[in-house]
Amino acid sequence: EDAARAAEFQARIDQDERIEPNDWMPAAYRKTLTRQISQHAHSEIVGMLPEGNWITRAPSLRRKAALLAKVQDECGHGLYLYAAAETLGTSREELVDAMLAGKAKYSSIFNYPTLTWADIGTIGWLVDGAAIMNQIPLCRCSYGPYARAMIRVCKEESFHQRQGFEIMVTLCRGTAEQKAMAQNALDRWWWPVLMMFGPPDQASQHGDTSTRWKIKRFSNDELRQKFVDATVPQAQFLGLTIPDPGMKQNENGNWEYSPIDWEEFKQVLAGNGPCNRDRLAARRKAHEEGAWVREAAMAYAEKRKSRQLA
Ligand code: FAQ
Repeated sequence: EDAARAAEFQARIDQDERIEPNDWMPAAYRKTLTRQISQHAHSEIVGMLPEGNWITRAPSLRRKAALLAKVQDECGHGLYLYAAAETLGTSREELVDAMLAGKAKYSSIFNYPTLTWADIGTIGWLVDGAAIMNQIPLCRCSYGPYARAMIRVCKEESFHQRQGFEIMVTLCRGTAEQKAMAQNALDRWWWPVLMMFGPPDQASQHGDTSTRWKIKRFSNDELRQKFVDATVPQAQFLGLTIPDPGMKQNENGNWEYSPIDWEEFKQVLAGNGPCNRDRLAARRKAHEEGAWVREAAMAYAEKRKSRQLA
């Protein structure tokens, strides 16, 4: 009977129907979506930390207001995504606990430090640029709540990307020292950003099933290539050099990049990146310090419930 249901489910996917929370779905579909959406949510929340580091040191009031708004947007994205993951039957508490226990992944990119103000520009330009490349196709993902959350997230991400690129333009038109700071940030972030798209296709364990289920519309390598092709002219416009001297454009117009250091990616995923320990420690501290808010909210909900009963 399950085989018949699975075939019916696949037929719905093939016809581009949206799957909604109360619909029947294979256990593996539920599991892989819970995994991906919760990792995505954790990335948004942990992703607030590298930039949060610069809010108090933004170079002007205007820059500070924009950065504050961006970091708040990321918090909002995390919350929509936890809500989307909860529709699959796992509570937000369980999801968050798995992250705090170091059992759930979040994007590798947020384990790198933000050393200068140019890193804030580079994160917006490249990290948000990569996030958009990956998330636009997710607006057409087969699971309704995830796809709908992505529409708003992508609109906000595109503002974040422009915010970052504008910082880069300003630095690159500034003093020699500012330009050097921008180049240095690009040198440090380029390779980790390429790793954001995930392992190469032949090593992507979930790639084939997620493609069949239309969770993924493009493979990791396809999105990575689209990103590189879109970014090269932007770097040229800025007058910055991508730290890959072997890079060349082939006859199809695609920029071929040098091999990626997948050992570094493996180490970051294993918890040994430059900031993994700091990031988890910061999240655990914030969670503990927020305990009173959760308790107060629960007590208030109880009080309202008992009033309604009375
Ligand atoms: N970091 O079989 P695949 C943002 C894991 S954007 C860590 O290819 P899949 C916005 C993967 O989970 C960043 N782990 O997996 C922002 C799997 O491990 P598992 C978040 C990674 O799912 C900007 C294993 O490797 N965006 O936050 C990474 O088919 C600025 C094998 O990989 C999303 O999460 C990685 N980079 O494809 C916020 C987008 N790559 O679970 C603040 C949604 C792979 O078996 C500031 N996610 N792994 O233990 C996706 O599109 C997919 O999950 C991929 C991976 C493409 C990331």
